[in-house]
Amino acid sequence: MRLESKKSAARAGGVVFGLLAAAGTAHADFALNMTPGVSSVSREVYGLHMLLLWICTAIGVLVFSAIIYSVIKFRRSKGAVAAQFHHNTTVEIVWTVIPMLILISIAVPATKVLVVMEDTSNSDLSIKVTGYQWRWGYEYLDEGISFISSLDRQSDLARQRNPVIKPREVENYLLEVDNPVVVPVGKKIRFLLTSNDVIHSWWVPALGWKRDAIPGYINELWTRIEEPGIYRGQCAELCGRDHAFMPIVVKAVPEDEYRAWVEEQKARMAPGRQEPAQAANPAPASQPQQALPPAAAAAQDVVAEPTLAELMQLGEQAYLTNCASCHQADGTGMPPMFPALKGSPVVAGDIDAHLEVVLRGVPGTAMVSFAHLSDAELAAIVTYKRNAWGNDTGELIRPADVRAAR
Ligand code: HEC
Ligand SMILES: [Cu+2]
Repeated sequence: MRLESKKSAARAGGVVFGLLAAAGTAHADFALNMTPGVSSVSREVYGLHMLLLWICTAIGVLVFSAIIYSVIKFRRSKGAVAAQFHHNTTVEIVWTVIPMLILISIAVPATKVLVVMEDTSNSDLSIKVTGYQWRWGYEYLDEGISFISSLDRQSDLARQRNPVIKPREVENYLLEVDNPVVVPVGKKIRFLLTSNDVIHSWWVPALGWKRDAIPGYINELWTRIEEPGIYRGQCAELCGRDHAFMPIVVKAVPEDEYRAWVEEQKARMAPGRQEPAQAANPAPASQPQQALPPAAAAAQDVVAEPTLAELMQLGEQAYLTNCASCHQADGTGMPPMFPALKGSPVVAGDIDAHLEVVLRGVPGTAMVSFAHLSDAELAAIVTYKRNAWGNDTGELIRPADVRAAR
């Protein structure tokens, strides 16, 4: 009996030390811990997390040491007899005051960090982030730039069991987008988070926070990224079928590089320009980035009368990015949820009515307005739909027509 309990105590001790040792090795490559992140706030959040971790560890060690010591030292087989007193004022004061002090020592730094996180005043730029099922929309309020950021094509094909592209072979599988959010380093960036349909949550671990994007509601937070780099995140609120396929990519660049990007985007947004939104993404080598020096930008204006072939090419890209997740790449949709566009009477019918659906959406359905796309993109998409998959109407719609219909 005595031997037994000694043995099991030794075994329990072995398990505890084994766990500690395992935690130690895991800690060495930081596989288990939170990331310190790349912003002042994320570092403060990390500091708070470490403080709490050590406070909890100290409490855990003290409490478990006391329990283990008592269990071994005062066991019945050694003749221990339990004391029978009740009520001890000293003990009661001690076990009230000590936890109080511990809680205060946690609450004070935690409140400080929370106050800093909530203070969005004096920001240098504001970006409105809108969650859609299942992509993110970004609007640079000071610059008048807006775009939609969707899962990149490679990941999208791979996740749909494409026979050629395998998930393992896609770099940053499910963590890459077509249009990343480009931001300047060292600037205070205010994010205004909202949603167009259901609750989403915008989460980039390196920034140290995540915040819900709620329809009809605006949540604010801010960041100041200190190191240039590409930071990836995901929607963190279960938001429907493709919740796992709406990643976030934040690209932090030096100020001058950011200005250049802003100019490029403004050129794309300007009426009559033919730039597809894809130009924002430097990642896929198959889509060479189109730099837009002033001369080139001027040249873009000439393409106010694009040919059917040009529109079809642009349109296919823009369609795959913006529409294929619901209506499918081959236009067959997923009836009854998402109607087929191949052979659709709307698509083959009156151009204005067709354009109306895309520009205004169908209220109360997943078919949202796509008015945030540029005139050129919309003209290309509509032209593409009217001529792809056997919808051979031969009709073409120009950016100017879209402009007029807005
Ligand atoms: C989030 C899913 C989703 C996306 C993305 C989407 N649609 Fe739709 N679309 C729908 C749904 C749902 C309907 C049916 C609306 C209804 O009930 O009338 C629809 C209907 C349509 C129709 C009318 C078709 C018909 O036969 O009634 C057209 C045209 C259309 N969409 C074009 C587009 C284009 C162009 C894009 C990309 C720019 C796009 N859609 C992106 C969900 C989507
Ligand atoms: Cu979501």
